Amino acid sequence: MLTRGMAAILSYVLATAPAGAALPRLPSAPTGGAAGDGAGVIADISQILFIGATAIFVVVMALVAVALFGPASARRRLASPALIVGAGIAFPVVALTALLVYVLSAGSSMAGDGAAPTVRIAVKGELWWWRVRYLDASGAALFDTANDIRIPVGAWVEFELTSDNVIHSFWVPELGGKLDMIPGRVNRMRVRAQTAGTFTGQCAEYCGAQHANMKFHVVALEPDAYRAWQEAQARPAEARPAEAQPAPPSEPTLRRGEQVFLQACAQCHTVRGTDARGTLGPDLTHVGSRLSLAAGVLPNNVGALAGWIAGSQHIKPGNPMPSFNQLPGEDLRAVARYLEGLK
Ligand code: HEC
Ligand SMILES: [Cu+2]
Repeated sequence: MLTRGMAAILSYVLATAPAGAALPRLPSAPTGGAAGDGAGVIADISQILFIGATAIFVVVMALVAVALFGPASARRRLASPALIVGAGIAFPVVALTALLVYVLSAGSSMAGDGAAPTVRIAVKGELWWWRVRYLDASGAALFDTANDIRIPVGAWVEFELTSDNVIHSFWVPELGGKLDMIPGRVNRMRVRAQTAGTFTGQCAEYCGAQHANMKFHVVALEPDAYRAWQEAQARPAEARPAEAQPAPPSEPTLRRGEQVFLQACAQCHTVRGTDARGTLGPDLTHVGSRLSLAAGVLPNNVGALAGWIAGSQHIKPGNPMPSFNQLPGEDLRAVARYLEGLK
């Protein structure tokens, strides 16, 4: 009765658990979305804890049922000191010690068992976006980008996580665990993607008004595609007419866009290869190549660019970028076209 009810609930829970993967925005590793070593380990640990805890719960409920409703002889046996010592002390000590050993060893395999990372990426939590800096083997900066991280499939990647403001938390559920970004500390997380794909990340520690709008992407690429991307990102900007446009923007439009950008935006944004060297906001050298804008809030296209520039305070109220709603329409279009062309 009681146990049969539990079994029915358990089978229901197990049957519906994989459906969690249907949450489109942020799939979670324990429900079947693991694409990285760390996420796989977390999924295994979750499963063992879940199944073990359920089994223990079922047994305890069965014993409670016997104690309440069972025949007198069975109830007397439940009161024996051997059962109390065995099930009440010895079993928890053995079970918890075994779990501790298992979780500690799983944790060290999540960190790549000490192998040297192939790619090093420093990520800084900003209000409310992600400053991303690729590093070479000696720790020197290769290039900066924002909210859009690309990694090679099958290689260990080390993230150096920091913050200069409040505590953020770096989390890509399909790839690995969750790690806080704490002012004054460098926390390191290792990740290895097993399959190519695009994985969504999210700040997982409340950090202020736009915390929920602090997302990012991690794209795992085949090694050749990764190398090509890395080389393109390291190059300075080269404004090009965007392809596949019904009417590609003319050269004068792009030049006008660059002028507006240097006047109105350069104090906060860098475009490598121009005089724009501001560092308060994201590096925009290759902003046209990103998957989204403003930390996962907008799609990346010319309309969204113009919308963000004119209405950034409407889209992410309280963020440090003012709305440029007084820009003449022509300048707004020109600067949006210019940024779109920065592939
Ligand atoms: C006072 C500093 C400041 C100025 C001036 C400024 N920005 Fe920004 N900008 C920011 C900050 C900070 C962000 C990040 C906002 C966020 O995502 O929360 C940002 C984000 C952006 C983004 C999105 C980048 C990405 O990686 O998603 C674009 C595009 C952009 N700004 C364009 C411009 C343009 C064009 C101008 C000039 C018309 C401009 N900005 C002026 C601070 C500034
Ligand atoms: Cu945050």
